[in-house]
Amino acid sequence: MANFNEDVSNLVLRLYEIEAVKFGNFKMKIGANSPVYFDLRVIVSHPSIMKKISDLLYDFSIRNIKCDHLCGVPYTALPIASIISANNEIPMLIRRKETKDYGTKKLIEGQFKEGDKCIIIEDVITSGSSVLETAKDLRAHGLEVTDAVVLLNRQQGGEQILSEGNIKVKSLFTMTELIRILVKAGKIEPTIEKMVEEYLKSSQFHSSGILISDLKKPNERLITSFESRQHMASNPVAKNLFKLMCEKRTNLCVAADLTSSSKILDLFVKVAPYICIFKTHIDIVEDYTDEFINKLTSLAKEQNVVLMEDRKFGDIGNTVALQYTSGIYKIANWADLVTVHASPGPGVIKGIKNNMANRERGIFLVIEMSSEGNLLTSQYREAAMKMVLDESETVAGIVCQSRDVLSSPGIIQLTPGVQLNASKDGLGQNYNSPEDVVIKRGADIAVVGRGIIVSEDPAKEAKIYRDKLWEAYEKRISNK
Ligand code: 5BU
Repeated sequence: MANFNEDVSNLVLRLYEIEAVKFGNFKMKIGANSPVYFDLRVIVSHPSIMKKISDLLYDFSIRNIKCDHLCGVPYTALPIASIISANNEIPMLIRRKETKDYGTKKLIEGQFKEGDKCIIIEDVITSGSSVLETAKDLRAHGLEVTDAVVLLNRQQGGEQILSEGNIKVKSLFTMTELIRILVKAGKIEPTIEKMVEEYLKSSQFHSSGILISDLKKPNERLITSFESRQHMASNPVAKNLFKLMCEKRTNLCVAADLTSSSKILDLFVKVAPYICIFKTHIDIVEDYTDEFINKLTSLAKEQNVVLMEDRKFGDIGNTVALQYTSGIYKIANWADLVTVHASPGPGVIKGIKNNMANRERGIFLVIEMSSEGNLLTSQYREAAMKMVLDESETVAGIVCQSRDVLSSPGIIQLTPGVQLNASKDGLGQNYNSPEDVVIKRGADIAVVGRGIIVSEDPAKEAKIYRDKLWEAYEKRISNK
């Protein structure tokens, strides 16, 4: 043990020497500025340190865990896992990070069979999210994952989050231990110990991957009332929506996924008093006529309901312009709002915008989807959000699943995947409760389809959802 402690201390001092750990006032991607910064990628330039880390990780932990494979999280832990693998003859697996860009390539490289046990190796754990994602993919391929061995535990909640995901973490040293070693060796001032302690207190992660301090401090959109937000919206439909939501005290959108026009009209009449948006998929209607759509638009006007056609336009601007204005449905003539995918780039918005023809119209851009395994990554989300902010007069809102993507109070977040009595639908749809979508996921308006439309009494059900959603919204803005 004495030797082990000495080895760890020497390693920490070496890491300090090669500037893999630095002290100062570092701006972090999220959360408070950090007094300490790690860049363990530099260890690849120091083979003796790589070797030491690999030996220590093996001796202190891996040798005592029964396992068939090792899997290092790219990039820093990948060479470490390779050295441990070669030195101790434990086969390795590699999980690709970028499969979504590669399409057909395998997600897990290496040979294994179902039920094999795999240890994950990582350099640093903060929130534990990269270990969790790795474990999720390994488990999805039939591997058993129960242990992660890491060099440094930053003590920001990762260990607890991973234990909730049934992964035990063993770390060579924690942030506190590292600081103590450096203070003891006279490398840093003892005051840094206090600063790091304060920093750790304010930078703990919640299992959702959000900093707990951020969860307590909602963004401006989430605590501003719809009444105030109507004055902040640039898009006319968004402005009107905020107003009618306050008047009718509802943030419920019903998804009218029915195939007959009479059933749609019948549903409309039943739910109209409780909803702000009536959402259609017009191309599933088997007996579409102009008369039907005229009837629906006049009812919508009477009942103060906004019509949204969930067309999810996703082509080049020119094609989308034709799809929006022409064909059987002539969507531009009647839909106040349409949904649009961001994947084609800004031209898709321009194609619609140029054909709004002075009518009050708006777009909801799809930023995230509710379906299992969808390919909308965080990078996609960020680029799509830029399109929203560049076109805030045309874009009334976003379709999104998480609370902190949107902070502009003038733009609306619509969230589908809501049901009281189910969590999935068997075809990849994921459901959350009304309270969760509004509070945890930041929905301004929640979309409910089958939760209402297949019930025996849609009016009664719509009222139940309306009440629950509105109550959650009031709770959210009062910030309790
Ligand atoms: P449901 O019956 O409540 O599952 O219906 C959900 C509706 O929302 C349905 O019309 C979908 O087309 C729509 N939807 C969704 O479920 N998930 C998404 O990410 C998007 C739209 Br975008």
